[in-house]
Amino acid sequence: MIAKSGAGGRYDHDSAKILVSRFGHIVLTAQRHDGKWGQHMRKAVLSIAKAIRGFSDLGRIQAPLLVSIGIVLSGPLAAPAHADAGFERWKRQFWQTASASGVTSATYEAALGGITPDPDTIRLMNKQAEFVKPVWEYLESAVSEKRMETGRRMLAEYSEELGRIERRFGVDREVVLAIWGMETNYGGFKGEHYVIRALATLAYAAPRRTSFWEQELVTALQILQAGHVTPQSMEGSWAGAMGHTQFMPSSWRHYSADYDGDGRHDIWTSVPDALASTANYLKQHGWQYGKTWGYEVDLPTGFDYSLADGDTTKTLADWRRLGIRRTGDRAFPRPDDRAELLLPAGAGGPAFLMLKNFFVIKRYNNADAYALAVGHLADRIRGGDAFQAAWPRNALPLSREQTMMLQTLLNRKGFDVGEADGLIGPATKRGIRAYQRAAGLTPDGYASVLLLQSIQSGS
Ligand SMILES: [Ca+2]
Repeated sequence: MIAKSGAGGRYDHDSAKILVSRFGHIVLTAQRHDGKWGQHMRKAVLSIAKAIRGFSDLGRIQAPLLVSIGIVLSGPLAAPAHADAGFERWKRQFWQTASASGVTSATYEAALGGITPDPDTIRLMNKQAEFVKPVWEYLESAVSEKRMETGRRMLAEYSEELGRIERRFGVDREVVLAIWGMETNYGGFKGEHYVIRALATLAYAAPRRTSFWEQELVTALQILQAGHVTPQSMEGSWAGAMGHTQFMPSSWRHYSADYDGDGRHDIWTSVPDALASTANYLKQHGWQYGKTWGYEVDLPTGFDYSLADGDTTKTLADWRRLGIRRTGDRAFPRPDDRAELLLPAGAGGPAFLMLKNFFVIKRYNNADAYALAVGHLADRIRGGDAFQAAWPRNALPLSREQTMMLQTLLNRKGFDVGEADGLIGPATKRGIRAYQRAAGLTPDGYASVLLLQSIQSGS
C-alpha cells in the first residue's frame, strides 16, 4: 500500500491521499473543509498523480484520470472513493470469458488490473444528438481548406508508401488519405482514451449490445497479447475505435495489414500500417480502382424526384436519357456504370449520382454525409473543384424532437409514416413525399424546418 501525503502539508485545511490496493485499484481520499474543490485542490491531486506515476506497479495511470476522480469527491469531509463494486464484480466475471478465448492472466491483469469505468464513455454512451448538423456545415468542417492542404502535404510526404499501398491493394491513394483525414485529422486526433478501459466500460455499462462489446474487448486483449501494440499506445475513441484510422478491434482482426513486414499490424503508431489497413478494408469491401465515388449533376426542370428514393439504380446512360447532366456538362466516362441519385439536402441543394465506390466508403461509416465528405476530400486533395450548386441554407434539417412532431402531424393527416420515433427512414420519406404531392410541393422527401412549418400552418 502506498500512501502519499498530498496537499496536507501545503494547505492547512485540505488533504488528499492516494492509496493503491494490492490489486492495483486506486483509492483516493480527500478532504477540504469548506466542501469545495478549488484550483489549488486540483493542483494537489495533480501533484500526487505526478508523484505516483513513478511507481511501475501502477500500470497505466494518468494524471487526468486522478483529477477526474478527485473532482467526483467534492463535498465536506468527502468519503473515501472506492472502486465501483459492480465494475469489479463484472471484471471478475468477464475473466471467465476472456480466459476461455485464450487470454492469459498476465495479459488480463496488465490490461484491466487497475482500471475504473471511463467517465467520458459513461457520459457519451447514452447521449443522443439533439440537433442534426446540416450537411453543408458538416462538409465545411470535414473538407476544410486546412484539411485539404494537409492532405496534399501528406500525399507528398507519404508518396512512396502510398504508391506501394496503391499497387498492393488496388485502392486509390487519395481516398486512403481522405479517410485518414476524416477519422483522426491525419493522426492529429486519435482519441486519448485507453481502448481497453473504454470497451470494458461499454461491456459493463452499455444498455444494449453487451455481448458485442465483450467480444470487441476480448479481441482487443488478444491484440495486446500478440504484441501488436503496448497498452500505453493502445489509444482510441471513447467507444473503442482505435488508432490512426479508428478501427474497432473486430475490423482490425479482419482487415488490418502489415505494411513494413515487421509482423505487427500497428495502426496506432505506424502511419504506413494504418494506411495499408484502410486500403485493405476498402478493397475487401469492393473498391474499384481508378473510378470515382460519384458525380455532381444537374437535374432538368420537371424531374421526377421520387427517383431519388435511395433504392432506384440505373446506368449513367439511362440517367442521362432522363435529362440528368454532369455538372459543367462533362461526359460520364463510363456510361454503363450503375448509379443511384442522392439529394443530401432535398431538391433545393446539390444532386449527385453515386457509384459503387460511394457505398464502399459507407462501409467505413454508414452515413451519406460521411461518404460524401470522404469522396469530396479525396477529389480536392487531387486538385478537383468545389461543388457547383449552392446549399439551401434556410432549409435546416429537423431535430429529433421536431421529426417526431412532423411524424405525428403526418400520421394525423393520413400520410402514414409508421411510429413517430424521431428517425427519418424510408417510411417517413414516403409519407413526406405523399404530403408534398398533395400540397403541390416538390416531392423530394426532405424533412426540413420549412416543411414542418408548412404542415403546421396548414393544420
Ligand atoms: Ca507493421
